[in-house]
Amino acid sequence: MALWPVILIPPVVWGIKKIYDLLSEDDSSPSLPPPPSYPSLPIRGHFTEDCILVMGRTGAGKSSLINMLKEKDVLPTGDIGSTTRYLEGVSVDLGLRTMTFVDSPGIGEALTDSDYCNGIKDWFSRNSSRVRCLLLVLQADAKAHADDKRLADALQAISRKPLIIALNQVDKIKPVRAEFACECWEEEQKRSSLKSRNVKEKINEVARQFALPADNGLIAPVVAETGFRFNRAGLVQKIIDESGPR
Ligand SMILES: Nc1nc2c(ncn2[C@@H]2O[C@H](COP(=O)(O)OP(=O)(O)OP(=O)(O)O)[C@@H](O)[C@H]2O)c(=O)[nH]1
Ligand SMILES: [Mg+2]
Repeated sequence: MALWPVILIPPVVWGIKKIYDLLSEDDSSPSLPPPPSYPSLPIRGHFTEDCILVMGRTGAGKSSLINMLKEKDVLPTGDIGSTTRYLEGVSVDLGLRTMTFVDSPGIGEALTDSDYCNGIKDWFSRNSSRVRCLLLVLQADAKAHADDKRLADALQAISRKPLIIALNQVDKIKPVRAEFACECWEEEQKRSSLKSRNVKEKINEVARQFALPADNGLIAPVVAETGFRFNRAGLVQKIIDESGPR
């Protein structure tokens, strides 16, 4: 007869305690936003105290350009999708000097763009003392360079370095089927062909977009495509000139 309170009391007490725990848990840990993340990019390869940070939009030809400078295809390149996923240091013998070119993932890919940009900024802010200059690779037949300028400005705000622009893929500038007769830009522009005049106009247009003075000497037209390479020597000279003493 007197057994029912004995049976009922334990589950009632347990229930009350559970409700109390839940309420006090809510009070003690209000849902705060997670701290902002600043992801690091995976890093591989070889780094020295003489680095050139190579950056630019996906598909501009950053990895191809490093292959051209090294005169050997050491980095993978991609005909279709975004390719590079690392910050990768590649040692390149430039004749007078051996430097580390740091390949980076391309900006502009929809799903990972902000991670890439933050990852490059993160690496640069920790390694700026070893970076001699920034090498921005632009695709010559693209017209919008605002993303590139934003990234270059953001890096310059972290630590001011000489900025060299490699205007890559100038073979795609019209007339597309016209070939360069010389191997270097200095000679080619003397020919004053329609192609070389258009390349010159594009160089001036890029200077305007980057607020650089005309004839700044910091923009080198190149072709980095394997088998069709153009103006390696001109770009190497600019890199050496801008990198300062060893
Ligand atoms: N026509 C032409 N194609 C080029 C030139 N340079 C590179 N390419 C091609 O452009 C494509 C992209 O080259 P990548 O070197 O992979 O470009 P990337 O900037 O490293 O790209 P991500 O790694 O995705 O950032 C490849 O198909 C290259 O063969 C060039 O000067 N002319
Ligand atoms: Mg690449």
